[in-house]
Amino acid sequence: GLALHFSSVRGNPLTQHKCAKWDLIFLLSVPRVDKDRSGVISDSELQQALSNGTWTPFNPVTVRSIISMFDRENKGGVNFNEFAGVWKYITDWQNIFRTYDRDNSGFIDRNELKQALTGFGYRLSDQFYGTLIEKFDRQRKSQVAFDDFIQCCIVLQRLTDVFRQYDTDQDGWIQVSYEQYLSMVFNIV
Ligand SMILES: [Ca+2]
Ligand SMILES: [Ca+2]
Repeated sequence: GLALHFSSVRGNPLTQHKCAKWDLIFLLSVPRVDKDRSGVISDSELQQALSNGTWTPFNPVTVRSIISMFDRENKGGVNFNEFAGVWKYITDWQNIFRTYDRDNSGFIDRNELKQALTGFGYRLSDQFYGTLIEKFDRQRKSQVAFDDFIQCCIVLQRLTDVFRQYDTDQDGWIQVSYEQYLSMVFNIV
């Protein structure tokens, strides 16, 4: 599977009922993801639970981005309540990825990326889609896997949010001083 794999859960007859199937799989999966039973799911525990559809490990930068989104107390991981949010977030991305991976290749190519980001409301040039693929294609296939697709969207969203704070008249242009520029970058890095 693309995102979370729970092979030992799959054979359980309870999970074959349609209602609340995902909720049940979620509850059953928590102890399996929290390998050291600390009550907190760490970056490496989440990374091991995730698959990008290839044999390479899930992008650790994407894992960190996702954990930090839901880790309220800055404890370097998520508790079980927060993990419910992580779970839904990843499942939503999985559905988006499958929707835009039109040829079912398990990768988002340049054209599919354009369709996806245009669907999200971005207006970018063809040339820039080339730049995006080049930046986020960790596997050097001229297309992006599931983890890198999420990462691409997260980064683009962050950069766009910061830009918009300065682009008060929303004309797509900003004029910033050196220190404003540094502040912008500090918001992201
Ligand atoms: Ca743990
Ligand atoms: Ca594809």
